[in-house]
Amino acid sequence: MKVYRTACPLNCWDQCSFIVTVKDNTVISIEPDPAQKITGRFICAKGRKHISRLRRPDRLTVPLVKTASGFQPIPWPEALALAASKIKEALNRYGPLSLLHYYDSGHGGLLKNIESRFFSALGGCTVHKGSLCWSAGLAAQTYDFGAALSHALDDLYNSRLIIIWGRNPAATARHQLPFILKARQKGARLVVIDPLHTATAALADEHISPRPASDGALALGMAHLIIKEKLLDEAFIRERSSGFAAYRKMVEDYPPEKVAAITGLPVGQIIGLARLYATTGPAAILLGYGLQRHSNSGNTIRAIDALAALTGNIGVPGGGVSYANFQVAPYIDSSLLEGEDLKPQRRYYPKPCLAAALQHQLKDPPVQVAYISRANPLTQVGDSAALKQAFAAIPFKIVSELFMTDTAAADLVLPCTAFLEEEDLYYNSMSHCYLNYGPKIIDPPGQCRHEYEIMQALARELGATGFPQLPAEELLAKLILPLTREKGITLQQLKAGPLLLPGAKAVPWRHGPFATADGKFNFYAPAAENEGGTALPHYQAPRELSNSRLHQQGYRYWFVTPHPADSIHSAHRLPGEAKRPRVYLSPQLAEEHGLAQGDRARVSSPRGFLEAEVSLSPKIPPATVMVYEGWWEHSGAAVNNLTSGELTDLGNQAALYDCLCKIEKV
Ligand SMILES: Nc1nc2c(c(=O)[nH]1)N[C@H]1C(S)=C(S)[C@@H](COP(=O)(O)OP(=O)(O)OC[C@H]3O[C@@H](n4cnc5c(=O)[nH]c(N)nc54)[C@H](O)[C@@H]3O)O[C@H]1N2
Ligand SMILES: Nc1nc2c(c(=O)[nH]1)N[C@H]1C(S)=C(S)[C@@H](COP(=O)(O)OP(=O)(O)OC[C@H]3O[C@@H](n4cnc5c(=O)[nH]c(N)nc54)[C@H](O)[C@@H]3O)O[C@H]1N2
Ligand code: SF4
Ligand SMILES: [Mo]
Repeated sequence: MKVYRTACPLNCWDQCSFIVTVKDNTVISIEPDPAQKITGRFICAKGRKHISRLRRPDRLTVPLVKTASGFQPIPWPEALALAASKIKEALNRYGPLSLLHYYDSGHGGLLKNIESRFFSALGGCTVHKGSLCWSAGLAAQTYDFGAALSHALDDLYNSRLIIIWGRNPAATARHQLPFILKARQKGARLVVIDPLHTATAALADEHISPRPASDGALALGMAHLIIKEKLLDEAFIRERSSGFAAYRKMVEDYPPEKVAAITGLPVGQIIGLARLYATTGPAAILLGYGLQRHSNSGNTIRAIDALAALTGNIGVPGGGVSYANFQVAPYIDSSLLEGEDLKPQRRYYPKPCLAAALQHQLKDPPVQVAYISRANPLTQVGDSAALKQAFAAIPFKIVSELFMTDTAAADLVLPCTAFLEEEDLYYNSMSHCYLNYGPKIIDPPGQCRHEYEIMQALARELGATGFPQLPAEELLAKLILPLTREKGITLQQLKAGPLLLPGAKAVPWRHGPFATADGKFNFYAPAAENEGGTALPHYQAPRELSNSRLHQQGYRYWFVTPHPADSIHSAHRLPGEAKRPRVYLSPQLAEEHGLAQGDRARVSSPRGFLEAEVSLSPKIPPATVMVYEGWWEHSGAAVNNLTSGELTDLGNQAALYDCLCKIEKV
């Protein structure tokens, strides 16, 4: 038996540290690593499931090429030669911008990102900006604070009030819950703001359920009251913020009655929440990513940030607006990783609009070869039908994967190694600042190869000299040189176990200037205006949810597709593995459509439909249909058949939750 330390590579808030026990190249157990203070006591079922998941008989273990008679195994040398010849052809005929590199966060290892440098070494590529995930909020916090930084989870013990706003940690961030619940035991009041009565809302002292995408108006209305009742922190505003006068003038327009009409909340609840927040300091706001998947949500996040500034809940223990935590990233050599030093050509498109971009924008040159890795876009990007069509028109698609996903069914499939089968470094938590080294623990099945090795081989075939041919360990050491130089942390030290970034701030923005141009918190952000937005946060009705033409056509219900507790996106929806998909709706809405528990329903939007079994839940608001995201096409419930490829107001973020639907019995 041998025991190793590593970390969970899944796209999850928590990035648990693991103790892995192995015998004869077989993993016996995966347990939490007590040396990690946040995740040390337990891990979730998905964490334990790595053992069986990586040994599934349908794991991709040999390269496959698509032929007229289906997928055929192909030896690695031939697979690489085929990929290289297609890339070379595209480069010669159209140049590097005819190569599309699509990736997401399907594996949190640092080294997996070296694929980006490969394309830079070829001269560049077409690549996305923005995200399906969190970029509206990131843009918003960057305008307001200059960066997105979070309070340490145990700083919640200093809070007297905790507002969880559009986040569902009971499903998506299990290791945050003990901190939240202990803070509550210590006397903090817990308020959850979410249109859905989630498992997190069930733990709260108060659940506030505004209409979807109305939170911006709620925040501006709270500010209106806080200013009117002089409950603000004048010293913070005077000394650490800019643009307050213009902001104060703007929120005059949001009296509680108007906000009640927009949010559907009683006037008394809005007034109560504003007073509670302004008088129960220190108060922490934990923002979620679900909240910012609406067309208006960048400004929603900005309006919420402003509440914290107004009440001086920034830079104080127990306060803050915690959203993401970019504390480790500055200590990684991103130029080495992405190849900025090679001065690559780049053509950008907004990630959520991949279908529209392929059909309209990316024409000169046209995309000839796509390389997709750590992602399942045909399931996870909005407006799947359009994307499938646009994908079909790309002459050659290469996918690196563990399993034959909807996306992997491409022209060339390259089987990659998984986290236990390769060396890497993990620092991908969205909330904490731990780093984990993960060694190679077991041999991969069949002929799986690490993407770094695949890229090295391709670089050699293509004569791309800017791509490193070093052993993985040496490259990792180089990638963390800033960490070594500035914090004295070496790869050798990281090998000893999980390590909290030395000097990680438990309370961001406590001292010194903000990272904005004027060093202040920006109520009024000139940067937002320069980039085509408005300098002040504002509320705008959501584009699709308020579209009266669609309402007239019968698309009257909010189609919401949040993250499931039992799968990371599509990753745990492998054939045969999953429970069946369900359409959740209120008994009231079901009755209106003659639907009963267990009936089969068709949910459709102007873009497409899905079908699944009905599950009645009094926790779902009346005009709402909820299906968890992640279902593959074969399940019949691929949610992004219905969603759009539209963007939010800031950050090129996918407005996946700004979606209307109708429902009928099948
Ligand atoms: N088990 C599991 N864990 C995960 C993931 C997973 O797929 N499965 N995914 C990971 C990833 S990539 C991410 S981005 C995070 C996401 O983590 P979270 O942000 O916690 O989860 P979401 O499901 O995106 O959305 C959270 C909540 O936002 C609410 N919401 C939607 N619209 C609105 C609105 O207009 N106003 C308000 N106030 N609330 C709204 C939804 O009802 C939902 O309950 O989770 C990570 N963790
Ligand atoms: N309707 C709707 N759609 C959504 C969301 C939503 O809330 N609603 N959420 C959005 C969000 S927040 C996100 S982050 C995206 C996620 O979008 P994706 O990242 O595209 O989705 P995943 O299903 O996590 O796909 C990751 C894939 O990476 C593969 N993989 C795992 N390890 C490796 C590896 O080491 N190498 C390679 N090459 N592949 C590997 C997995 O097998 C899996 O198929 O989805 C978005 N889509
Ligand atoms: S999925 Fe999240 S909670 Fe579960 S083991 Fe991995 S990091 Fe931990
Ligand atoms: Mo995400």
